[in-house]
Amino acid sequence: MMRLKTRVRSQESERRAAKPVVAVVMGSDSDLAVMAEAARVLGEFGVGHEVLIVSAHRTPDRCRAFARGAAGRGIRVIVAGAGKAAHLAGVIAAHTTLPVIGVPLDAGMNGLDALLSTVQMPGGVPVACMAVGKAGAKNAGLLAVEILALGDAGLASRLARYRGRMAREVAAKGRAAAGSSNPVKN
Ligand code: RP5
Repeated sequence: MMRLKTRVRSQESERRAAKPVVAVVMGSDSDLAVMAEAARVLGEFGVGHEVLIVSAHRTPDRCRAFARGAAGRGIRVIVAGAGKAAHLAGVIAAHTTLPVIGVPLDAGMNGLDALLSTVQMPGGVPVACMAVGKAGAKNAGLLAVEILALGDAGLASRLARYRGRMAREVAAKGRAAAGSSNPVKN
């Protein structure tokens, strides 16, 4: 029987070697600290992904080429984070029919500018807009996993276990916060 450490190591190398099926793109390297959360979630679920810096404004040709070529390279979901006048997710969505998940980032105005730029897509070209910032990046990773799990029973059961773990952790925190006087039975 494969020993635990060896098994964990081999799972890790499988993850690293996994062919990217999700692209995590962002407008600037200044977005990386927040968008790394999406990549972290994908890694946790063993989903192969790539991370790229592509700007709708500063590198428009590269942005178009990326969006047009993504499906052909095997990418199935695109996560796009940007701040300010955040057109990245929308411009990518205009060039592909892959699902595009937008993450508005706070690069000023508390991210309200990016939120409106990402969410207000005209009918016909959808972008699934997440919350502003780190929670949005985390949920973008999870939504990408959920989309892929529609055709992957193993991924679907990992998602179910994730939800169960989260509920148990929240319940444990609730018990710790309330001490023994907590009247709610979890
Ligand atoms: C956007 O402008 C980027 O997504 C970033 O959030 C914001 C600021 O970019 P930098 O000036 O920090 O490169 O395009």
